[in-house]
Amino acid sequence: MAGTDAGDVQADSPVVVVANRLPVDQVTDDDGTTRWQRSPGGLVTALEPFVAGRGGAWVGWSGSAGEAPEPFESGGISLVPVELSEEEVDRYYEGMSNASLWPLYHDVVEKPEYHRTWWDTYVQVNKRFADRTAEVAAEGAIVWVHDYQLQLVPAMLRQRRPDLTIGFFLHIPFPPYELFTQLPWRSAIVEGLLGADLVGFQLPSAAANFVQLARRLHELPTRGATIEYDGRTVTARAFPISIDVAAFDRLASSPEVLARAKEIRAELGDPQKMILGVDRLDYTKGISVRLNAFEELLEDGAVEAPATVLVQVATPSRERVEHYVHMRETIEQQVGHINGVYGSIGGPAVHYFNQSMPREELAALYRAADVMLVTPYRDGMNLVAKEYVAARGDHGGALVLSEFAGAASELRQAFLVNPHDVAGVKNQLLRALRVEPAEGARRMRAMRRHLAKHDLDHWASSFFTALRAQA
Ligand code: GDG
Repeated sequence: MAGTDAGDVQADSPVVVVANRLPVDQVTDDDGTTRWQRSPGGLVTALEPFVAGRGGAWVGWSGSAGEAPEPFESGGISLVPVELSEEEVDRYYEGMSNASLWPLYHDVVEKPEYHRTWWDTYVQVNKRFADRTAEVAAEGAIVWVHDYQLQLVPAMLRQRRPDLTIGFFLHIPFPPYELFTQLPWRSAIVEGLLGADLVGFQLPSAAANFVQLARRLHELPTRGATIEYDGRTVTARAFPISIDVAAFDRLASSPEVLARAKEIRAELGDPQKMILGVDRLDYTKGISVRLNAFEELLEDGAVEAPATVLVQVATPSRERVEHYVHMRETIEQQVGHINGVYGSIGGPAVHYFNQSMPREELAALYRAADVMLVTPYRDGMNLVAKEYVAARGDHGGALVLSEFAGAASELRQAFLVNPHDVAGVKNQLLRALRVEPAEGARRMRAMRRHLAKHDLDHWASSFFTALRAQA
C-alpha cells in the first residue's frame, strides 16, 4: 500500500473486499513480540486470486477493540483496518449483529433483541466501513461487501462513490417477508442492500425473499431476479458457497491424516461405529437435537455404548453473548447426563470437546467417522457437510444432513432430516449407521461428483463474473 498513514491511504485499489474481519489474526510469539498471521478461513483463499497482487485491498476489523493498526500488506493484499471501540464491539458486533440479526435471519430460533442504541452504533460502524472503502477504491473499482454485519455499506458507498460497481454477498439465510418485517429498521436494511448492483445469497429462495420484500415493502418494480431502484437495475441471485474441494481431499488422504484417523479410532477404544459432529458452538447448529436422538437410541437399546460413540467438537464462539452462555451450559449438562447413565470407566458414550482443533485433526476425524451428523435448525450453507464429503475419497462414511442447511439443496444423496423431528433424526441416524457399503459408496460418489464441479473457486469466479457484467 502506498500510504502508511491511515489518513493518507491512496485511492488506487481496483478490487476491494469489505468484510467484518480482516483475513489476519494478531499472534504473540514466545519472546512477546506480536505479528499478523493469515487466518485459516476459506474466504481469503477463495478471494486471494482476485484480490492479491493487483493492488487489491481488504477493508475490515482487526478483531480487537481500540486503536486500529496502520494499513499494511499481507500476501499481496493491502489490509485496511477499521477501528472499533469496546462500546462499538458490544453494540454493533455482539448486539445488533449477533443478538438481533443473527437470530432473526435464522428463523428466530432464539428470540432476537432489538435495541435502538445497538442500531445507532450499527449505522455508525457501517458508515466507517463505507468511508474507509471510499478512500481506497480506485475510480471505477469493483467492491465486494460481505455479510450481515455490513448490510448498510452498499448504499452508503454508492452515495459516496457512484462510479463503483458494488456487490454484496450474504453468508447466512435471508428470512421470508413475515419474519424480516419484525425488524424495526427493516426499510433501512433493504435500502442499504439495494445500494449494490448484485446481491448474492446462498439459495434461490433467499434471493426470492429479498425480491419479494423490495416489491411488497418498497413497492418497487421487480422482474424475475431483478429490481428497478433509483434508475438502476439491482440483481438478486443465488451463489452457493463451497470449499477448496481438491485441497481438502488431498489433506484428508495424506499419509499423516490417514494414520491419525486410525489412531483416533484406537484412542476411542476401537468402537464399531463412530458418529461425529463438528460445529461452532451455536444454537442454530442443533447440537442438542443430535444429543437427544443419540440418547434415545441408547435408551431404546438400538445402539450401545461404547460400541457406538458420538464425538462432538463444539468450537468456542461468541462467548460474551448471553444466548451462547446459556446454550453451552445446556449442552454440557446433556453430555454429562448421557455419560452418567450410559458411560463406563474409560468408555464414555459422548466425547465432547469445547476446543478449536487444527485443520489436520478435523480432517482425520472426518476420515475416521462412520456417520457425520449435521443437524442445524437453519444454516446458510454449512461447510462442515461439504468438508466431510470432500474428505471421503475412500467413498466411506455416511452424511446425515438437515433439510434446513443450504447444503441440503446440493447434497441430495445425504440422509436428509428435519431437525425438529427427533423420531425422524433417530430413524435416519440408524439408517446411516446400518447402510450397506455399496449403497453408502454410491451416495458418497454422487455427492463428490457434484462438489468437484462446485468448489470455492467456482463460487468466487461466478460472483465476480456476474458482478463485472453489471459494470
Ligand atoms: C457461516 C454460515 C456458511 C469449525 N470448528 C473448527 C473449524 N471449523 C470450521 C469448519 C468450517 C467452518 O469452521 C464452519 O463453517 P460453517 O459453514 O459450518 O458455519 P459458520 O461458521 O456458521 O459460517 C454458514 C458459512 O458462513 C460460509 O458462507 O456456510 O451457513 O453460518 O470450515 O471446518 N476449523 C478448525 N478447527 C475447529 O475446531 N480448524
